[in-house]
Amino acid sequence: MTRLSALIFDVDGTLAETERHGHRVAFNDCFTAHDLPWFWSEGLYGDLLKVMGGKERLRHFIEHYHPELQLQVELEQFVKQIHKEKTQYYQSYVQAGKIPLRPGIARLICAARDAGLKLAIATTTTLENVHTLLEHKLHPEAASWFSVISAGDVVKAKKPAADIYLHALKHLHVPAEECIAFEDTAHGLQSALKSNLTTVVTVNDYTCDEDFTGAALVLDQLGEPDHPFKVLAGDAGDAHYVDIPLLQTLLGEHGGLRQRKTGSN
Ligand code: XBP
Repeated sequence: MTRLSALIFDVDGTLAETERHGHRVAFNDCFTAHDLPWFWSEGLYGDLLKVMGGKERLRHFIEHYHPELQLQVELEQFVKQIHKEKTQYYQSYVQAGKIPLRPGIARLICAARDAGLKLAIATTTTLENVHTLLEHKLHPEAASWFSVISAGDVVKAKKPAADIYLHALKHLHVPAEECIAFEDTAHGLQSALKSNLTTVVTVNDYTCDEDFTGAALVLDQLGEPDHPFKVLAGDAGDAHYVDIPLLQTLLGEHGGLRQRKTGSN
């Protein structure tokens, strides 16, 4: 059986529910500070989430909802400046403790370290956001627990392209067959699957109706011993929360499936 060697985590929506109460609010605060009469409601933000990346999302919003602005400002520069300030707002919320980790995340990361597994991050978000979240919500030294943090603009094509996972795999020095990825969106899942990764999805309110075909397991959350997960798709056997033995089993089953599909041994 293929051995499990590393776990690769997405950030936004997977480590923590950062979108609704973090990035969205930070953008709105920034708009107010700039006297822009814009407000991203939770509903509108759900639509905007189809565009991955904060800068790309803001550019998309201006082009589709306020195209007149493109005549008044130099768009690239404007987007860059607003996004820079939004990142500061976002980090202040994380530092103020407003964005908790999702259930099971801290436990699973600590269990993986105890088991000698490698850890990595593959995310669209800005690198500083990842550091702030890990250091404030997991452990002051948590960033150093990860062999590689692949984030934001380090690759040209963002999810659903495979690039960010391929970047993480390259720097992990572990074959994809020995890794499990954790995602919360269909775009993220596609990115991981294109990189040949067995993937566990934990949905959230924004993503629960998306298509997760190809995921090894789809859950409402990773679960804790006293707070079991709900299985939405896939087979978790007798498990009630995600732990290393369950991940090893999934890797065995999915690695086998993948090999049969590709005809390799
Ligand atoms: C989610 C995203 C991110 C955040 C905002 O990516 O699309 O862009 O919404 O972060 P992932 P930035 O699920 O891969 O973490 O504003 O820093 O881009």
